Amino acid sequence: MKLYALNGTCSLAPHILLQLSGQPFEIQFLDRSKGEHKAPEYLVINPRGKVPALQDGGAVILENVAIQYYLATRFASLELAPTELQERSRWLGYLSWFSSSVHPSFRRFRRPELHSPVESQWPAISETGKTEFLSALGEVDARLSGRSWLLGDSFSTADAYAHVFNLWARQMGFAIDHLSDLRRHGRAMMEMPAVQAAFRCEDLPLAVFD
Ligand SMILES: N[C@@H](CCC(=O)N[C@@H](CS)C(=O)NCC(=O)O)C(=O)O
Repeated sequence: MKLYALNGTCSLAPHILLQLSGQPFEIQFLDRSKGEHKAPEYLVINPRGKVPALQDGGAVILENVAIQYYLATRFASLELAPTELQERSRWLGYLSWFSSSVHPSFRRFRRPELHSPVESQWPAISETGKTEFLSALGEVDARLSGRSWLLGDSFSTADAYAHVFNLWARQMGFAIDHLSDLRRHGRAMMEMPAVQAAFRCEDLPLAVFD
């Protein structure tokens, strides 16, 4: 299996899952500064010029949600996702919310210029994105209240996905110290050797959740 990734981006979520699998895998980090994710060789893999992309034999799986679904199913014995219908639907609900709302809000914050050609609008777009992103983190914190993981007692791929947003918020220096359940969740994630391995491999700060 081969994962295409950009350091410290949303491809960290499937990277954590591959580390957790204990199975051999390859990871190719694309160099954003050289535009490798938009180069013709990569556009053959993902014509959208985005990461993550997962190659398994002849198959290429695109989109974080689909890749997490694939890995959870491929490594079913690791129980990275619930199998009971209602719990499985709740799990998919988290992935779908993260992918369709939470991630795009952070993108608006970071890249407002992609959302309007009118430069004077960029600060407002960025601010709105940040507000929505922080509101989502507040909801994650509230849903974690009294629980180890997003779905309760069992870890799922949704926790790896949430950890990426938690990391981004901390790297941006957002004021989220009051979100104590999110902090606890971040620390629990960092105690997992697979998460530490992924952070080391991507040269990410391990102490950011201390
Ligand atoms: N909907 C896609 C979004 C992927 C995405 O936006 N990836 C970012 C990294 S977090 C990326 O590849 N950015 C490079 C670019 O847009 O130029 C998914 O969930 O997989």
